[in-house]
Amino acid sequence: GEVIVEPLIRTTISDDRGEEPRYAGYAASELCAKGYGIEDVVALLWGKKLPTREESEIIKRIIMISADHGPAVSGAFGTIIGACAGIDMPQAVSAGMTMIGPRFGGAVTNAGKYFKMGVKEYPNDIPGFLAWMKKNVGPVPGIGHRVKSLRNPDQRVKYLVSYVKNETSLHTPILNYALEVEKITTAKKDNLILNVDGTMGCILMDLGFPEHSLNGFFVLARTIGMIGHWIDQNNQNSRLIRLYDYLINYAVKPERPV
Ligand code: Q5B
Repeated sequence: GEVIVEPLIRTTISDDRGEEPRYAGYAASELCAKGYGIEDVVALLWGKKLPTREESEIIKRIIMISADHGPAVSGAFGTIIGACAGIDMPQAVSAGMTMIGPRFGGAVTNAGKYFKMGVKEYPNDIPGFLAWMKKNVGPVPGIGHRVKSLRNPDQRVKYLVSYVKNETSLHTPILNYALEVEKITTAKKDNLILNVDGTMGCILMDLGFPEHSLNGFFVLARTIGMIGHWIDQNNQNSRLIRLYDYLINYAVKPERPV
């Protein structure tokens, strides 16, 4: 007799059963032929919407500007240690990827989420928003940087904010709110700036991306950089890294007999 099988999974983003893959209904080759770019594919697969030209240009810049931030940051450093230990690319890159979290690179989603909440719940009360965050969340995601500050501004942030505000017609209530928050936090301490995660999170939220997709933009962009660091170390035949003693504070008890 006829066997009825329940589908095991449900998908809503892509279909490869025709002659070629379709992303949210659009044929990949047609997107290429019509001049769309990787940023449009990202928007289709993550948000199921074909962005306008203006929106695509913003997404492209977000990816470009966050692709790498040198060897010193947690993600690149993790990848470099892996590369120097002779680990293959996927594993070394995932070592770096593992670093993406609430302090480094993984604050994009929560920045978008909480600044959006601020716009809704504390529209004219930023001190109230900050008090709520301190009580319920901790450090405000998207605020603060280890080396960037008012005296050493993050040009990536300056560029993105200026581009979106001056060269596009995007309505930016969430970014505007975060910039008001920054005025208060930097008055306390000058490194409590709106950082690159926060800026990305606000703009992507203003663009209408699903909240839980936002960290994906840092993951995607920084994968480009991490792969670069792995290739670079391999090109140089870099040696195994072992920290010198002077880089470690051995705060252990002195030798003692058992
Ligand atoms: N305080 C980023 O902290 C960092 C505060 C705050 C209120 C805050 C910190 C933080 C939120 C998470 C976030 C993304 C850990 C950063 C990125 C990509 C990157 C990286 C790169 C790239 C830095 C000292 C004092 C304490 C804290 C207070 C700090 N942050 N208060 N809201 N958000 N931010 N992460 O300097 O009174 O002394 O106890 O967690 O958005 O990852 O380039 O490096 O492209 O690769 O280590 O840009 O801001 O300072 O944590 O010792 O705090 O400031 O409460 O106050 P620091 P901490 P107190 S972008």
